[in-house]
Amino acid sequence: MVAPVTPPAQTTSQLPYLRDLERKVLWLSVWMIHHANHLRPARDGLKVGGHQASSASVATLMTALYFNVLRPADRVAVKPHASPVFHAIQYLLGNQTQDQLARFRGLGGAQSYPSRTKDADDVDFSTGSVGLGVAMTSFASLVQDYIRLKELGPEREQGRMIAVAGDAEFDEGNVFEALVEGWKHDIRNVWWVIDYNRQSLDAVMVERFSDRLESVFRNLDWRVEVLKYGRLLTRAFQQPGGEALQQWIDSAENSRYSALAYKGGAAWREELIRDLGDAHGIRALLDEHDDDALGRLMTNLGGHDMETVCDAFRVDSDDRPTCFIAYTIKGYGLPLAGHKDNHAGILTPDQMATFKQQMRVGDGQEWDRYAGVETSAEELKMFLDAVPFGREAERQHRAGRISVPSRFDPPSGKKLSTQEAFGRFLSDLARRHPGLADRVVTSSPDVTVSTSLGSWLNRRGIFGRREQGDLFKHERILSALNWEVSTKGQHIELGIAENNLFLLLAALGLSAPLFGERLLPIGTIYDPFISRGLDAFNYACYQDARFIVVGTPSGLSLAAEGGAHQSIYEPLLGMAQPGLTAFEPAYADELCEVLRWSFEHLQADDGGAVYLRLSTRPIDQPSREFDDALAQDVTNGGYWMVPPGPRAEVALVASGAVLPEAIDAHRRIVEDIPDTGLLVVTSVNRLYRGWTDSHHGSIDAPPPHVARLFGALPDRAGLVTVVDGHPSTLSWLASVGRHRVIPLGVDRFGQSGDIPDLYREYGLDAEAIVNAAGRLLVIARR
Ligand SMILES: Cc1ncc(C[n+]2csc(CCOP(=O)(O)OP(=O)(O)O)c2C)c(N)n1
Ligand SMILES: [Mg+2]
Repeated sequence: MVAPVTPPAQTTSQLPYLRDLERKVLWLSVWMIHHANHLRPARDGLKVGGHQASSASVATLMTALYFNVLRPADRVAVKPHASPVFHAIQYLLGNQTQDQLARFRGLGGAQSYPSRTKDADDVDFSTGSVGLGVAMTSFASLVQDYIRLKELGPEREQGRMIAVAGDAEFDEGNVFEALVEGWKHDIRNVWWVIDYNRQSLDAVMVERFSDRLESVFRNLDWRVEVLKYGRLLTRAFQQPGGEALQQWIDSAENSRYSALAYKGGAAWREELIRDLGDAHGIRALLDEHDDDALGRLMTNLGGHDMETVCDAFRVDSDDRPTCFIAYTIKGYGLPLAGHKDNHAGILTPDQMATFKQQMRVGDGQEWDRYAGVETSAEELKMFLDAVPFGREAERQHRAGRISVPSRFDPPSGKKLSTQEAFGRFLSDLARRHPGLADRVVTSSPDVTVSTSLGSWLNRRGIFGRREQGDLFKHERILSALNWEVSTKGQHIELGIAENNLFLLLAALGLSAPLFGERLLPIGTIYDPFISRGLDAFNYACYQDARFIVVGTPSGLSLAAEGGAHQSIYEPLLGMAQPGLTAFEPAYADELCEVLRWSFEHLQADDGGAVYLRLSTRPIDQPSREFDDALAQDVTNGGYWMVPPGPRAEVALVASGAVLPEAIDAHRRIVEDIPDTGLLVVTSVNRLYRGWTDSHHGSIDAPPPHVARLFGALPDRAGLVTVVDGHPSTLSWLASVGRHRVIPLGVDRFGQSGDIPDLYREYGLDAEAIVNAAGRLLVIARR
């Protein structure tokens, strides 16, 4: 049994320090933004952008988390605009430099939005695109459990996966998709702390959203803790007139409450006298408070009250997913508080001077960790040194390498599709390379069977926290699939939501740095539905997660499925997405080599994620020796199947499932035009990267692979490129050696049909290729 999470220490004696730290966190966050906007030499593009109001909203919540509640094993996704709060906290803990803070939002400085890859202060999950960081925590908890239940490594303390979320993040559908999926998988150790400030970017929110949220969470078996009022208000409610006051607050419109928070004490008084002046006890309650005190009382919401927050976080130390809805005011403690336009608001220099006085920070002490504290610098330092989260502990793990064989035997068969070859590859892997296969984990959003994972699944089983037999098998009903679920399983079956696939791949793909154990994740998805999860895909790559995603079937070649299932621009995505290498192999032997390369690439320090675009179209397999030179060409992006000769006037360039048409066309062309070449492109993305990288290196460096390939082609020759995807994917190749080009491909929606009909209709058949070559000749000879 793994050690349970230790409950946080008693907070009462810590309160003075936590209050000091809350002020320091607020001060430093606001100061670093002010510094970026007003004090660094004015530079194009550095100004604008708020962060101040969003940061102030969570200063208390995050202070309580980091200085009281968190343990090193815990992981946090911080809402994008609380980046300054995160950096300030790390600065106070000694994990961030003044120089980085002073260069907040500048090149090389602390990032606008917390970034795993670019920030130097130990960001757990990048955020920026709202909603994704929140959902990421659910999948990270699933991965933590996956590793623990399989006992993949030494016993480790289980961390809580925590999101500090903005309330507007719950307008993003992906959050709810993750909630439902999380419920299905019975996730544990997840906390979502919602900064319920009832403001988004543009405006104040609809009324009573928190009630809706609460019922959603409760329905999905989460524990919900609502932090509505702070201690001051709770005490006031117990006094004469308190009940009326509470009713008034509960029924106040969000925008009215926000406007009053902005206007301050006198405005609260006027409004309360007007609405409640006759209620017993109200006058006395108001008389007890001067304007400042009344302002403090009325904005003493749960999320700004350190005691309330710490008490709430001290929930039962079980592992049930828990949501905290913390009422807050956006811009709390700043002159921006509550104003509906405050998202991009920034304190003016005058306001800053007043704020600085309030924080008791003297000139020149702006970056001082202890200036203005109410305890003493020595005591606070001692407190900081003892903060559990700051304890010496490895937080960014380095996992060992999983060894990969130097070559895989391709599956046999004269006619195979890349999708079928992929399924058989995995099945062989499970049988012949158990050590490597043990670290592979597959996942698919309800297209496991139709993307050929069935045979792998039969060998390796489905993962789930709770054992579940296959009733069909038990009842002896014939089925090709064994649907048994256990902690031993290595396939994580997801519902259809494609966002979830990419977020799960992101979490699995970070298992090494996050949880110390390397996994080799493979996700399968219908190629066109990559678009559905595209932002999450980008997010996964942005965090440098290491995974393989297989898009299949793809293009027009899925034929009868028609235009609604046809992918067009995905090869361009593969080419343009940073952090990703894309391949579109045509043959089984190429695919096996690409997968071998991918397993290495996933583990390399300078590696990344991999996207394979595969097809369901069975094509004749070449009978050839797959030697080292060919292997290298395949992973470098392409090879001449038929090298061009010195008399070549044309070369065909083809990628993926359309190879048979290119071969057929080549056979016909070469009868009239001798020396015509046929180039197979396995990765346009690798060719492109090699080419663009070569523009930055030494001019005498060896030419990139693509230049070597086209070096074999006479200058006057033209290219016909062909791909079952957007024609611009390959057309740029003509610029490498300044050749004329006619690019064939698909740039219209497809329709149902068989492959010969569709290829003819969309100009991908041998006829179209021959015609294009003929046209090039006419143009060249003119
Ligand atoms: C996917 C996405 N859409 C739009 C934005 C632009 N944006 C940044 S913050 C924000 C509103 C955030 O409101 P909330 O989450 O409540 O945080 P708060 O600022 O109130 O703390 C928006 C729309 C974004 N970052 N990501
Ligand atoms: Mg908000």
